[in-house]
Amino acid sequence: MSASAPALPPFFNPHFERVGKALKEFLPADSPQVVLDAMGYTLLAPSKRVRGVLVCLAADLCGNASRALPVACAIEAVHAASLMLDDLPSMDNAPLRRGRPSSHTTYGEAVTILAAFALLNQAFAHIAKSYEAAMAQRLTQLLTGAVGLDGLVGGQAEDVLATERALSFETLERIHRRKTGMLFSAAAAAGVVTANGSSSDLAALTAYAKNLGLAFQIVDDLLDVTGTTAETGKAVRADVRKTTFVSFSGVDGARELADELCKTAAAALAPFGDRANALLELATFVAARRL
Ligand code: GRG
Repeated sequence: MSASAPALPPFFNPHFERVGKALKEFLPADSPQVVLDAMGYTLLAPSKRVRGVLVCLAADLCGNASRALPVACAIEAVHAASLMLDDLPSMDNAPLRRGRPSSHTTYGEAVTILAAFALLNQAFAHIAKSYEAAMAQRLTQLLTGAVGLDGLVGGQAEDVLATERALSFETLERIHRRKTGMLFSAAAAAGVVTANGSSSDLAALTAYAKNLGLAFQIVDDLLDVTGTTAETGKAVRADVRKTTFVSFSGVDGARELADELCKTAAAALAPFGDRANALLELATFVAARRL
């Protein structure tokens, strides 16, 4: 992905634009300026905003996307924080992100770590101030579940500890269900919650997002091998020291697995019929994405 807006299919809009606009208002007006700058540098860089869009599409499907934006921004902020931490020299040591030098390359490690924590903090502050107590509590539970030991932090820890070690398929899947999948599930569930969707809506959309999230990660592994920096906005062939879905199953096997997961995701939306068309298109996009 170049450092300009990515070319996304039409179903991303209008939510892509709405989330982008809301993100511009998301950062606090505070100091020190350099930390704020680093927060905005990654948060507002050109990206797909797929998790934020997923919040809105899930809310739309449940009949009301009008309250989805604050938590969509919070989830995009958690995601941006995770990218900044993931790119650090002590983690993936990635030089590029979203078509630009990664945060620590531009701002140094100390400011990057502080800015990532500030984004995480702002995510929860934004939820607390944007929703009434009961809804804020449900959204906070969803998001802390996605970030914690059973989510991004736990998945990342297992991933970092496993570098250069052989993994079973079961372990590989568990790592990525946590590291990538949980934020997708939280995004879909958050959309349902803000729209006051039913428990069956919640179950169907969580099943959809769980499968979509794992497929998204498998395609990420595929793009590391088959993609280009111009398309993805990050360094490619960077996973050589890691067990990935591609090193485990080969390019064709990983592609089949991603396709299968996207079909399973789509099947979970059967109760909604045609009303789920945008989310069905999202599953098709994820399976075939090059960015
Ligand atoms: C405390 C928030 C926090 C995290 C600590 C560092 C860490 C634990 C987790 C890393 C999680 C991570 C970066 C997973 C990779 C997920 C992934 C496939 C990212 C790429 O997402 P895209 O393609 O990127 O949606 P854009 O740039 O379009 O948003």
